[in-house]
Amino acid sequence: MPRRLVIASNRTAAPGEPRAGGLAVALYDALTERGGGVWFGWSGEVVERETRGVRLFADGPIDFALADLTQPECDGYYLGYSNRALWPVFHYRTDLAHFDEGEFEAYEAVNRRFGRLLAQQTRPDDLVWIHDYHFLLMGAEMRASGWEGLMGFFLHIPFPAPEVFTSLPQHQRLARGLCAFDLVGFQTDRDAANFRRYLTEQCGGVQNADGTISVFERVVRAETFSIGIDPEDMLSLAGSQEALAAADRLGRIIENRALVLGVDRMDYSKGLPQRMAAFGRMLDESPELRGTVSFLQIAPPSRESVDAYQALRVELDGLAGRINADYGDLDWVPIRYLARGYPREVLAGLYRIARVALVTPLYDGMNLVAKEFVAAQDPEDPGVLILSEFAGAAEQMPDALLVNPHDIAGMADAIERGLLMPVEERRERWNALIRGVRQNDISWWRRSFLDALEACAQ
Ligand code: GDG
Repeated sequence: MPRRLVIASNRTAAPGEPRAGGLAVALYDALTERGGGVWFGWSGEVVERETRGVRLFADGPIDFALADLTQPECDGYYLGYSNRALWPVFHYRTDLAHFDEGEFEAYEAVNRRFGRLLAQQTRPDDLVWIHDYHFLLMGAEMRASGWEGLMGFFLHIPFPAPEVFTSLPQHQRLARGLCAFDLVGFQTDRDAANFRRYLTEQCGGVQNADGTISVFERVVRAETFSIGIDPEDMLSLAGSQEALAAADRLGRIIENRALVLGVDRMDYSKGLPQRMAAFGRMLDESPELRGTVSFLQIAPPSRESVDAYQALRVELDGLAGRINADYGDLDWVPIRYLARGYPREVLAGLYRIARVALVTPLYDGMNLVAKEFVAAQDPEDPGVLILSEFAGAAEQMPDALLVNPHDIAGMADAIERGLLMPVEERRERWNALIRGVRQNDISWWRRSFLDALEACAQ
């Protein structure tokens, strides 16, 4: 009998939630593939007064356990410490980080309350798998409530270099919290190495012969498990009616112009202003390409009540308007910038017809869009992936055109090179890329993580 799987993540794919992002799809599949389990998380509800306990209900084989947040908890734990301290620091944006003791206290308190709630739902032989930066302290809180079973954690975003991590006033508290887990998984070797270096250099950790680290009176294993996608699913979405209709709808407007595509949550880690600037620079330097190309950027807004996100919105609105005003013509709009989300089928249809995809984050844990784009291509006439060297995906995708997202001139050259790349080279690069996307797919990710977690019991 396999152990029951218990997953915790800030948001879940409970009925009614948009199971849109890669994370929700991956965790949903992990649970259904194991024949079911428990999925714990925030309900998305903000309530007046703290509600005791969790809301339990089953959806097929999954037992959801959802907890509400009060407004002060949501402000302090979610919008505050998670998204105004941890997110920027982990993405190397200490300039945008906001360190507020009260917000940390709210973060700690929610991790404690949620940890206790989750502990109540678990049985001794369960496998507990907690996700992402919202819940760094939840493992420690579970242990504090007496839970001794197997417990793993996966960080979806980068783990920064120790010199940057230590800018968080509570860095040691957070690291100690992570060491309550038996296994801590990272997206890339770079992240795992940063974490190990922090533990050995700053916390007196000792690296053992079997790769584990002894620290804070515990033994923890830190390893790389790069997240993937389901490439077959993406390919079939790209052939769906909705995908074809979307491709046709856009195709009628841009006619035979080459499509350059970007799809990103509107987040300052994604490098959107630099990307627009690079596109503008390419138009400036290569007048012969004007009128032959259309750049579509899909950017659904996120975390809109955080000020850094509001500033980004204003900046992007200005840049897109400026480039269109400077280079557009009576019959040509250089940038179609759409601040809204689209169904996955539509994205798949757009990936399929794009000649070039721009995936140029300043920093990114992995970046699933890079993998989705590759999976959706026509093998005979594949598009070109331009990928930031600072996306976790770059470690696995050396056959993309790798760029430094801060180097506007370099990116402009790469866009031009992508647009002009002969089909033979496009096929060669794509064949190498799709091999990796298929090999390290989403089932490989969850299987390798859960096998490694179970091995911690031996
Ligand atoms: C975090 C880490 C890591 C985007 N726009 C729409 C839409 N999307 C989907 C994409 C993709 C997902 O959202 C975004 O995933 P990313 O990996 O690109 O980025 P984050 O949201 O920042 O995710 C990241 C990931 O966790 C997983 O570990 O790779 O590094 O930051 O699947 O397709 N989906 C729909 N409409 C949109 O308009 N339906």
